Amino acid sequence: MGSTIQGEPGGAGLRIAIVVSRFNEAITSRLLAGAREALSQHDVRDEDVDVAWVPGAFELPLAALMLAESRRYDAVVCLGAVIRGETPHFDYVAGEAARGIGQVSRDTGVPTVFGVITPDTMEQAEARAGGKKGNKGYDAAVNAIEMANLLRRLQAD
Ligand code: INI
Repeated sequence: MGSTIQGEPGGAGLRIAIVVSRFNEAITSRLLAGAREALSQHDVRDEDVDVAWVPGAFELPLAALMLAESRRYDAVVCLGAVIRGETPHFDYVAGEAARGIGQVSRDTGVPTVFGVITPDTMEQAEARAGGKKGNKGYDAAVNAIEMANLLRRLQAD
């Protein structure tokens, strides 16, 4: 039988960058708090977590690219909130953020995760930022740890 390869959930020794969008800050600050909580619970040290703020979700990929290219981090977590009902150019902003973040990940080889919520309403956004639907910032940080550890394993083999 072949081997099963997966990233372990422990974050000890990992260096993580978080890029967070100021647009809809009431929501994104909660996503950031969730991401920090997840990193701390998984043994990533506070001093190994750097946070960069950008104006909006559209700007996440460029800042993420700079951070990933610096080679100082094992993973980059991108956090934002694009609310459909509040923007006529939802598809452009959300689409470009998603496409750009995926591109950073693949172009640099540094796991760059998509912690951008794209709900229809502010109420749905609140539910995903520490409400009934959990905290998507927390989930994104856990995913970043798993991917960082998976890549370490894949590169070691
Ligand atoms: N940016 C967001 O992060 N969320 C939004 O909901 C949003 N809306 O509604 O437009 C938004 N727009 C700003 C955009 O991300 C850029 O900052 C701006 O277009 C300048 O490039």
